[in-house]
Amino acid sequence: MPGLIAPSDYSREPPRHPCLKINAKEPFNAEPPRAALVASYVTPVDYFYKRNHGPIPIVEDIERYSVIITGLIDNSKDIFMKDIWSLPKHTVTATLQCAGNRRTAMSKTRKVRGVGWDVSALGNAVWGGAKLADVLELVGIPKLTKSTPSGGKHVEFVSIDKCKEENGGPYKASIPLIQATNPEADVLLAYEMNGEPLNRDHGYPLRVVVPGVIGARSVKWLDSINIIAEECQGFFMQKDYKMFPPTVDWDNINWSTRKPQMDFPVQSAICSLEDVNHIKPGKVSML
Ligand SMILES: Nc1nc2c(c(=O)[nH]1)N[C@H]1C(S)=C(S)[C@@H](COP(=O)(O)O)O[C@H]1N2
Ligand SMILES: [Mo]
Repeated sequence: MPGLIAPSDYSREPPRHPCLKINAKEPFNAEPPRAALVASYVTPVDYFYKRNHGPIPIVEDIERYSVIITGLIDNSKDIFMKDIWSLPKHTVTATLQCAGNRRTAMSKTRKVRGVGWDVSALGNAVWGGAKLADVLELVGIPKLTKSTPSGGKHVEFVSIDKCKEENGGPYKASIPLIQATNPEADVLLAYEMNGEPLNRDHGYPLRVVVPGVIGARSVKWLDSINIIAEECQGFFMQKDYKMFPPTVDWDNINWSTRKPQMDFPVQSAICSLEDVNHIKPGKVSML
């Protein structure tokens, strides 16, 4: 990809705030102390959880950086940052949460797979960018489209990071075309987070933000958008982020029996105390 490169090792990672609790170093996965979630409604970028599957990509030349929109459409098109900037800018306050959030607590009851997270693999941010529905109009896909004339029904977002789960290939995910082309769904191609340009950890120069859907579908460091007939066949859509009952036999799993997880239930956690805080038996008064 012109303008954007994906390192194959971890020697060029960005600086990170020392308060973050690191759950995995390479790739970098970290969450803030839970008090950071209640200190302010909008989570500061430094404290926002970081969930990666490979080394962080690097922009070498922002003017040459482009996203190709291709697949089941009449004409493929390269979209540059100047094209994105010239579309109306929308700001959307949305919560991003990793589907693996609270896995550490779950694994105390039953064995679960994946990186351990406490309760803070989530945050609120004010995302700024172009609506995906407006961007797709640039390639001739009208608002509220269920299917393109050539049979496209899903929109696949592909990054450039090198993920071991994809055998060194990039991270990818998809959402239905009807959601992508619905302006009210507020799906963004975001270039700002909390009023600042995205930083490298969060997807600089451009990422997807799908409000109300597990973080895994909000692809960072966007490289291409493919209009496809079936949902994305990548690892993270088909062999991860799916829910199985506790009786599942992990060694003989039939992944196709479950749909990829998209939206998630409302939940709550106490954040004014850390798990390590103890209260003495007796009367408790809250300030
Ligand atoms: N390119 C790319 N996009 C990605 C990921 C990734 O590893 N690579 N991780 C996904 C997952 S699982 C989550 S939960 C969110 C995390 O976004 P954040 O690091 O900005 O908090 O990004 C998603 N987008
Ligand atoms: Mo995630």
